[in-house]
Amino acid sequence: MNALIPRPTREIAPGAVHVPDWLTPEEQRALVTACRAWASGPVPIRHTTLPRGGVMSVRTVCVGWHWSPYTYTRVAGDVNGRRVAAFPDWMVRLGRRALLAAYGDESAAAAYTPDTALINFYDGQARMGMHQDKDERSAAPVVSLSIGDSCVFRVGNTETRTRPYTDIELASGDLFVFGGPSRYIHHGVPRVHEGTGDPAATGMAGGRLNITMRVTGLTDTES
Ligand SMILES: O=C(O)CCC(=O)C(=O)O
Repeated sequence: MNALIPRPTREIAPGAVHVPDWLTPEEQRALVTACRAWASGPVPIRHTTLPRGGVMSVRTVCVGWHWSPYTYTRVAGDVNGRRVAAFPDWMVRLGRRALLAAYGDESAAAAYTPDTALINFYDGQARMGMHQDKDERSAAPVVSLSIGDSCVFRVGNTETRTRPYTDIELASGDLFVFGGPSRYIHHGVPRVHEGTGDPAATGMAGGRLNITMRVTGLTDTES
């Protein structure tokens, strides 16, 4: 981003905090490398098919638990029947640091133990409609990391998919956390600003990567 224009940390709604430029370029490149590996397997990245036959424009790969509408499983029955990659400890630590950066609450951060990540890749045409993240059995916050092209991120309300909402720009390296009263806000990505990423800084030739870490609240006996 343009370093001349300061982008302060901002609470967009109670519990929904935007921390610009949180990831260093090194961290972004390391995440891109990890996501590339997960995208090739054991369960490859794919466009998710929705129950009514629609196909999501983003491509998604999961770590820890596999999300398919509207459930989490260990095995990706809708892709290739294989078990998803394990959720790495370094990502739990990253999630805790993210929570601390957003909320400044050390004990909440130390207790935060995400066990799944949905990794979405957006090319210039991809979008995500307004939705709530409500397939988890835990109300723990969602940690969202953005890398590559910037986008318009729509922060809505908990009641409806429509107004009132606030549009913010998420750029490469930005952190967005939503929990507490904002845990079930509707949110979406109406637009990606194609070509705004920095390939040298991120290692991505183009497009936008978004990683959301979540706590499923599930145990293996339920998978
Ligand atoms: O790409 C984003 O910033 C949001 C992703 C999202 O809403 C989701 O994965 O549920």
